[in-house]
Amino acid sequence: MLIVGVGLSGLALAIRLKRARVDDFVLLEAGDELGGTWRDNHYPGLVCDIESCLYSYSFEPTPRWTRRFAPQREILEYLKVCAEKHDIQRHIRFNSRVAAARFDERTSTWEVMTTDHRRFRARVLVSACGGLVQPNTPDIPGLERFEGPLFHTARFRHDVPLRGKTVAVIGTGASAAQVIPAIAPIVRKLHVFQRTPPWVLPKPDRAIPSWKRSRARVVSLLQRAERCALYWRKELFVGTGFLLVQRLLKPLEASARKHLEQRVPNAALRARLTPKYAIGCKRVVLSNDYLPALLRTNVELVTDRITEIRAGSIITDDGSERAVDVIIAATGFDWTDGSVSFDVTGPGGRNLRDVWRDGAEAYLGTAIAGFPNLFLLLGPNTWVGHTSMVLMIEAQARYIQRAIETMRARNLARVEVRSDVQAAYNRRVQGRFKHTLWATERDSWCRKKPGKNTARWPGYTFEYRWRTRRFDAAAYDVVVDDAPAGQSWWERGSVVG
Ligand code: NA7
Repeated sequence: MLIVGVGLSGLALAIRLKRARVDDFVLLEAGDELGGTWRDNHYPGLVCDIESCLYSYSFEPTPRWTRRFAPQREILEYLKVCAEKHDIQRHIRFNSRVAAARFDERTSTWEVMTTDHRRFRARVLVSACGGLVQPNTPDIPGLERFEGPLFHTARFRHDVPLRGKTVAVIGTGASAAQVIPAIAPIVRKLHVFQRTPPWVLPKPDRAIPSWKRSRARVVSLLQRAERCALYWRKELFVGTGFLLVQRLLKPLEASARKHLEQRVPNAALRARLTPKYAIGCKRVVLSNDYLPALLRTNVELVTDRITEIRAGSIITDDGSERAVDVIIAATGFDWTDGSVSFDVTGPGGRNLRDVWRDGAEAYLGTAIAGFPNLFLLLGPNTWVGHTSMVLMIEAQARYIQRAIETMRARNLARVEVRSDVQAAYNRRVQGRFKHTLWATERDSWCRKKPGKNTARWPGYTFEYRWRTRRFDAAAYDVVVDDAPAGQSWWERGSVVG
């Protein structure tokens, strides 16, 4: 079995398999370290915006968190410790970027090629590439003509000195809101280019005292209790607000407006910082220091549109030119549809890119009709904004593990979700968006596919977890292996080279 990607999702599946005593799998990782998004993103100020007790594996609470919202280096360290503890490292082939996968109908196996032309073969292939991987390069005329350092938050250049420089940050999303307060005190001048203001809520963050952290058993119990309370609060109030009763989001909007009023006394500036869309369509920013940073005398909020970038300056549509030494693009990601970042060719030469031309679609966000023995983590319609993605990841990992157990137990060489099952499932999923917040407001995760939301799960996470609690073999066309006695499909299919 091959798993592509060792970020939070690939690692969750690997650990799940280990715990189920499945040992013959290989993880192909493009980088030279595990961690995915938490490895690639390391800009100053990066902190998780979900509470650590919920943004961690349910089976692996840890006393190591120093704050309620953990900083990036603690999350990355946590993932490494989990990999170590469950003996995952030896399964990982680093520096192995997958270019393509092709299904071999003769052997019912996937042949996987890396960009440096190595080949692997496996019975089951899992894509765990993640969705927020490819930095979005802003399409601003003249960007390539800028002569100073220009980099994205997801590729932060710590070697570029910012102290005493004039810096531009483009974008005011979740990343910008963290990097701006972190660099504002050291730069000479900071121009913040905002296209759409985010809703900003106060962050209920606090340090976890060391006496609490030193009592691992107590921590574990406290974390589980806090996790449970937070889980249900987010599901019932924020989840219901997004999904069914948008009125429930009004208190959140009111709290964000109050936060803005308290932090920004200047009414004109406040007006430019007030969003004109319902809370929840874009990632809500949780921050106590973003708005105060914008009030600093060396920080300027620019709301005029950027029209051009020149060798050493940025031009806006009011005709102003601002000289800058460094540009930081905090412009988010080019969403990877379905979290599959390599070329996939199924039986009959069918290419996944063609199949998904009108938007990614899968069954339970995990299996795709026409592509046997292929599973996805963070696939289409599995993303949630009201709570931790780890909950969805764990549910998917459990489903895939159970699929593999079923394949083993029933000696199945091939499992392929039925196209009628997938179509009916997706009709239901897309139909449910009618009742959600995203039916009337534009969902920032789905800008590219008007009329179809391929990212969000339009339900509660407990519903998704319930739906994926077992592998429903009846939804699949299966082929029993005809291998000679004594030679299991697993052994024949898992030749990894
Ligand atoms: P986001 O939340 O997608 O934010 C990107 C920001 O960049 C947002 O303010 C965009 O404005 C802005 N942007 C994007 N392209 C441009 C151009 N061409 N010109 C000006 N401004 C632009 O990404 P983050 O990295 O902050 O957060 C990523 C996710 O990670 C976040 O949602 C969490 O789920 C975790 P726009 O709103 O499009 O007008």
